Amino acid sequence: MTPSITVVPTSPFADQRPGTSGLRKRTTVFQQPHYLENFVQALLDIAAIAPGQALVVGGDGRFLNREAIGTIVRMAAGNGITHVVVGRGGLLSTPAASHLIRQGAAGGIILSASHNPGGADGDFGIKYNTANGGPAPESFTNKVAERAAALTEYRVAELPAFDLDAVGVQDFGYLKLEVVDPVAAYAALMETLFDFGAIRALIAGGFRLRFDAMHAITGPYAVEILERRLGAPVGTVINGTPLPDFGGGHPDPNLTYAHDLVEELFGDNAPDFGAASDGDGDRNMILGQRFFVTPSDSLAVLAANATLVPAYRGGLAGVARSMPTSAAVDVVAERLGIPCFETPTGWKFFGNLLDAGRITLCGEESFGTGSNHVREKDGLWAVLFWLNVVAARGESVEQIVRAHWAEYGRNYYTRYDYEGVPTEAANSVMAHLRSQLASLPGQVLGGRVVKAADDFSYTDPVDGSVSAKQGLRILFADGTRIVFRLSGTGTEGTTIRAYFETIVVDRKHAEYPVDSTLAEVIKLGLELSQIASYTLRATPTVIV
Ligand code: G16
Repeated sequence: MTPSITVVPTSPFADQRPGTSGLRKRTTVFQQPHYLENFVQALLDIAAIAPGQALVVGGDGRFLNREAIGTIVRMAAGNGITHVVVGRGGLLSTPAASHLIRQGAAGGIILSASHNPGGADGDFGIKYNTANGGPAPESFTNKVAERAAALTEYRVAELPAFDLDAVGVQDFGYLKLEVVDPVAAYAALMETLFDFGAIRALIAGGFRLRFDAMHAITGPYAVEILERRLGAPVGTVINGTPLPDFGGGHPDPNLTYAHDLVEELFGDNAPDFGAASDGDGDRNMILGQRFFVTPSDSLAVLAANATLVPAYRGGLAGVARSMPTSAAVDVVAERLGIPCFETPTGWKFFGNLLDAGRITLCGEESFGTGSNHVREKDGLWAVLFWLNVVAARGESVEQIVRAHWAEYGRNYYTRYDYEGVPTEAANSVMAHLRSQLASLPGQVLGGRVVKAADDFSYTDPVDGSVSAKQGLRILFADGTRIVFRLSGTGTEGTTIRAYFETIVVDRKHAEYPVDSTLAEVIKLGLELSQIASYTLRATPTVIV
């Protein structure tokens, strides 16, 4: 049996080049006739999924999710794919999708613009993950961009009506459409990694937690795992119903946007533990009572305490962090005698290291942490890891982090984001900085000696592929770092990110205020870049 296929003539769009994490654009851009179809056709052409192999499809439930999934299912059939696995209602968190792909699929299409707001006025996105469950590498996304730029037609099959809400198999002969519970396999995986008994006992003993799903994808996952399986009281998960516009919010788990959670954790009668995740469930923010854990510190603390968790009891093969992430985890790796890799920003760069067994944990300053259990960062996994560590150590989040600083020293760290900068102005900032790099080494700036200054280039230690121009770095002899790079996930103008870091190894002094400790370094970075005069912005849009 073959479906009736329509070959639709089209012409290429000029802007279908995937960024840090797939193609992210305003929703209205994706609503243009043929826009989504063109990109999906380019993905399917490059993925070249053979008959009999499965394609996983799911998204974070944002506006356009369901319609886009309908289109993708019809296009999959139109391109000879015979088995499509979809999360019920078209929903799958990014880490759950990664896990499903790893169960034997050829790859997956994930619909999400992550932490960017959703809705008709918000953002939409689409990306492809390969058979290892991870974001497609640059070698793949470059080919997709080339293909999209030359596309003249796409193929859609006419299918009978299908039901994305009915778990089970709908068999059309030429296509098996399998709708799965989006939570079940993921929740089962978490039970294999963590000591659910210890976490259950912690909660039963009165430990109070709050999880803010920000009206995004993790609500059903968190209710199942935290409330049903771990016995947290009903209501522990707030904003738990995924909504197409995330309730009008900005589903980014940080101190600015997770305001319901932050108010509670920093207020009177605060719970012991708070956490939030983002639009598609891969980011996390961890809070203790009136205490914020920076993502860079979180990675370091998890690495240092990994053997308290059943899945990592045997120790870590190695760790990795993205280049702009603070070097807190490097200190832990050195102490443990394991390798620490520095990759460009983008989860896809961890894939080869994880596949080759060279690392077990990895993370980024952008609120992402993960391990070899899937090939994406994983918000709820990080929450469970922290709960497992708290249960095993019998200490509060704050006690654990302060003990960590006392033991390893503290990496003071902040990020300035200048959002929606005209692209020309953003390029001028980078060009100005780049022009100075060669002359900086050896100079003493603000009392610190510049050890090196470069445009970060990464050679993948597994396949030897080179990714150049990944951010401008000024590295000082005392470990201080200033980094400038352009974001690859924005949808309006260009976002400049400036990262500042300095290390205080004197254990008695690991408790300075972050602002004043970094003030000199920030001043220096802003002066060197001349960012205020090029962008006409006196202050950043967001300070993370
Ligand atoms: C994506 C990537 C991350 C990256 C983040 C920010 O995360 O997967 O690796 O750190 O974007 O990237 P940029 O600094 O280029 O904006 P997410 O959660 O948005 O998918």
